[in-house]
Amino acid sequence: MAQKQNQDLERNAACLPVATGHLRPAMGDDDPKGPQRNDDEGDGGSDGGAGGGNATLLEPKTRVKKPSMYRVLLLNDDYTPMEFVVRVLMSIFKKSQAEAEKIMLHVHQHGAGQCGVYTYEVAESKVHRVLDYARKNNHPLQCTMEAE
Ligand code: TYC
Repeated sequence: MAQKQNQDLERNAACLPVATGHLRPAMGDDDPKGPQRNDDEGDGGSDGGAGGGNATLLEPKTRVKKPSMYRVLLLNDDYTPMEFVVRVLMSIFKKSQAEAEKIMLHVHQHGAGQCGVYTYEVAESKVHRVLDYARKNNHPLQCTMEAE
């Protein structure tokens, strides 16, 4: 009998809106735009009064953050053939022939130019592919990335 009561208590407790590892009370202290407390006392006082309604809102603890973005840059040199740079821009950065020629000429005239903007892992992978491809073809083409 006592065991039956315990089971009932546990089942009921599971329905209460308690904060769990994934939820926390929204106190409005770290996000002014976040959910507001639902009492109209305006005193910052207790939420725990009897019959006070559901004054404590729960919100997810984990916020989704926008990923940091990185520019991938090609650098000019005096030896890498223009056609090779255009091929790199078309195959690794998915540029059209016209876009690739424009970027290549910009790099040739200004010393450096942007090939694209990507998340960290994608940018890093593109830089490695450019450097590998250039090295395999004995060209000194350099490529780098920087935070946007
Ligand atoms: N300056 C090179 C030449 O005259 C062409 C070139 C363009 C090289 C862009 C690298 O990232 C580069 N052959």
